[in-house]
Amino acid sequence: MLRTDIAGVISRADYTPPAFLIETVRLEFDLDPDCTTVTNRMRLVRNPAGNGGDLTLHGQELQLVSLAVDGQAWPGYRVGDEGLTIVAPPDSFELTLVSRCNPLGNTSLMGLYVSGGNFFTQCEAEGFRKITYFLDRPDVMSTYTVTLRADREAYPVLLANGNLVEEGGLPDGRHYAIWEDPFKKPAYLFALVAGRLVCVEDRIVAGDGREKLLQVWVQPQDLDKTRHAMDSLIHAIRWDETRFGRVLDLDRFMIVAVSDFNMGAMENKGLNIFNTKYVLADAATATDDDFGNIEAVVGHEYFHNWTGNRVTCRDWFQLSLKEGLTVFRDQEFSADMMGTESGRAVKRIDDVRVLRQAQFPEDAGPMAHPVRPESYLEINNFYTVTVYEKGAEVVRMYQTLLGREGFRRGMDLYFERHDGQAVTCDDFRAAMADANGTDLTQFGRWYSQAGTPRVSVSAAYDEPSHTYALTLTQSCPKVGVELQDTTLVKQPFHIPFALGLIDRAGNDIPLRLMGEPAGAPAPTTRVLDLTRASQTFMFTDVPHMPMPSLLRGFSAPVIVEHDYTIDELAFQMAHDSDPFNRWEAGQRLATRQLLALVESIQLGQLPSVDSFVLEAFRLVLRDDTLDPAFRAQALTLPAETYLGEQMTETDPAAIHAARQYLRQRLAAALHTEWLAAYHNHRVPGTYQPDAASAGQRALKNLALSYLMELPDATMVQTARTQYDSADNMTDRFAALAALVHRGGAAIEADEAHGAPHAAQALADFYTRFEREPLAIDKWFALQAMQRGDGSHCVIDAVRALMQHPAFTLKNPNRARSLIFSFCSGNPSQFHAADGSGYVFWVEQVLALDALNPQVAARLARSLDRWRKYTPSLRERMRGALQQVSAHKTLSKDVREIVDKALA
Ligand code: B3K
Ligand code: ZN
Repeated sequence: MLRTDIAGVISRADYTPPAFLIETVRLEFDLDPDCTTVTNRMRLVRNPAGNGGDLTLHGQELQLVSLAVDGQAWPGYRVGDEGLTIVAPPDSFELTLVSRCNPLGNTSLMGLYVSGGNFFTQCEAEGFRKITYFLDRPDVMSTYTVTLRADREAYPVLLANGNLVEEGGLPDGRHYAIWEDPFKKPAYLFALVAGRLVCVEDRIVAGDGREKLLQVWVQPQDLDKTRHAMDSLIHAIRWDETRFGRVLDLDRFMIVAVSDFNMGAMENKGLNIFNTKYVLADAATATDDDFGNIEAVVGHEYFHNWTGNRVTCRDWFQLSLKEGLTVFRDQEFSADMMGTESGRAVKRIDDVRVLRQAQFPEDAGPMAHPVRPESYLEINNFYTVTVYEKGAEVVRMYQTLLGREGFRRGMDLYFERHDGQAVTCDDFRAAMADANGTDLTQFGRWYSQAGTPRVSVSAAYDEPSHTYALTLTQSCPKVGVELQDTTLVKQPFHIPFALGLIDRAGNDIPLRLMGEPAGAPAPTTRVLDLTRASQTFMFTDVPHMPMPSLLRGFSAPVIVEHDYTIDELAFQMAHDSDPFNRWEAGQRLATRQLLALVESIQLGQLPSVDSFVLEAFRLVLRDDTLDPAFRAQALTLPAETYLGEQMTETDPAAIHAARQYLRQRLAAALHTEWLAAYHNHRVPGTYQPDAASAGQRALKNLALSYLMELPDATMVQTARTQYDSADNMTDRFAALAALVHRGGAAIEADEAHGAPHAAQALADFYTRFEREPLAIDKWFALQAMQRGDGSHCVIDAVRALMQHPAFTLKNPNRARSLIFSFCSGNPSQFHAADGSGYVFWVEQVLALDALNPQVAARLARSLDRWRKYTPSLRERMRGALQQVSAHKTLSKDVREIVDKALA
């Protein structure tokens, strides 16, 4: 069994229903930055499903002013650091609590805080307890009425969840607003905003025939950057109506942007609060990626209205119930918005890149946990790529297994059964199974077992009988917390394995399994149900030895092991009808080449590049029938962190050198083609962020980045001209990045040209965008991720930038742009042999922890994979982790991360 007795550890197995339910809440806020008073009147009833006992409410950093039960003083209570216990309360009563908190002093950005002089809240997961005493758990759902009172001049706008029912003036220049949310909700969905804000408005008639008011609230100077967010919201509303039959249930839906925010955005009922990064966009300050991310995040938060808010989680172990499902929904939304099949594939490739670069390492490291974790010390540490992105893959597998219509039937049943409830991942799986009359018991292991399964594939062709036998064997050793569980024996997963067979001419072969009648339709892609440890599938009528196209569309979050030859991969890259696998073949080819280069570099040998690889890439670059966005994906080499994961011992310096070497070789060998791509993919007319134009820019700017690898100094001028003349941030920033990366690189030939250009352009960029914090974040991030060489250490640049007047640790976006970009986005510099990166990491984790534990804990994770590195780096990393762990006053957040890493 797992140890659940460690101090402070919360275990899934220990769930008990709450002793009381809170039916209604009336909150009154007297907003004041240093001392806000909250009056909370709650109707409580004993929970028939509870186990009796006293009433213990959560509460943190609160000052209790008064307490009354049914309007009378109640002497039987205790207040502690974590909450308030009412001893022997009645079975049904009204509790009135008055308490105070300090929003201005709140640097954790959880609960009620001040940003840019305005008030904001963040309650998920457990921030409401910093606002008032409450049963701050998702299975307690209540109806809220909220009164806000504040100075009218300083806080002209007063917003909360639901509908505005009353507003008016008060003596002493104050005013008030009363908001009612008609839907029951858990406390984590509560929100208020107060301050000097303006909004763009739209009205739409929703699928229920009612008019809805939509608003995007921002600071006055940002009003002209809200159109894209509003359009994205309207698209999201329409998409959820069409694809899932889900209609916006409120008369009013608001999005508010705030620049101090711990994460991307938050789905508070009817009052979504967003990091400015995922709201504000115009051609001058946002890139194509920013526009895409805004659409995705606006969609994601909106989709939570049904998957998360109407149906919520019983406890935080079920987080993926809402997050995995909602990420899946936003991925599908973005894919549909791409408008073409090829666009969908590009989106899928992007999503899989993230999964492999971030989730696979998590699933192999000390924080590895199942999609539904078994225990945690701090729940904020479990908003992970496993819960989100792997969770989305798990939901996608239901759709792959049940088909789009079957999946929709399952979703409909899920809402029919559970609307207004707080439920579990098992309830979701049961709805999927019951709506389709199928058994998904084994599928449940995706929720309980951690780790990335490996599927090894072997094949045999029998010429006389024209049969092809494909054997799939799965394995998934214990990882992370599973290693401590001596009784655990891992069981095979239910893996939907999509595949095709390609003939010599590059065409798909119709797929017929042994025993199937000859007349039955034979599709060219089939999803095999791999449920046992090893299974053989026999295909008949296969005219000759085919080339297998495995795991088409990445139908399951697994690692496929198969001995492809180099020419097989080149063939697949040129011919596979599945665009995902065409891309995948190129990535495999590049990975194999890069790992060979790493080995040569480590052995001090002369590196050499296989001409096959160069020719395969040339074919893709020249193929004008392929979508430019797809070509850009296919010609982007695997990331350094991904390559590190493919090695027994990660050697960041050698990986960086190998990747750079291959980039230079590709640049030189395909020089003519890159130049043509650069010149032929300029987009005429005014900037539009649509998928087709963005794809052209992606290919053009990729070409620029390759061309800048060559010692041809004229390219420096080309980049500088693009930087100066660009009418949009995508092109301007790509040119700046090309200059900066060249400036930092050891290209002797034009050191004299590249470096000054980079410095001038960086200075120009700063002055141009001084008043645009999101652009300045890009400026910091680019410098943190610049290349280094022997004489040029990026850590020095980063330390210098920390002294820049525009730098502050208190703003999470700014901290991420400089510190995280360096520690996670510049592996070869962060892992410098002298350990200077780790010294910096220790300092920053500790400094951040004193301000904002959630952000600090994220940074702490950049040493997760320490055991995988070369021995000297490994020892230095262990030392750094021990140094942090030795601090007595660490937050639970950071404590959990470093102690798990060292365990
Ligand atoms: N549900 C929020 C995440 C809250 C994170 C708290 N540490 C945003 C989202 O996933 O939509
Ligand atoms: Zn979410």
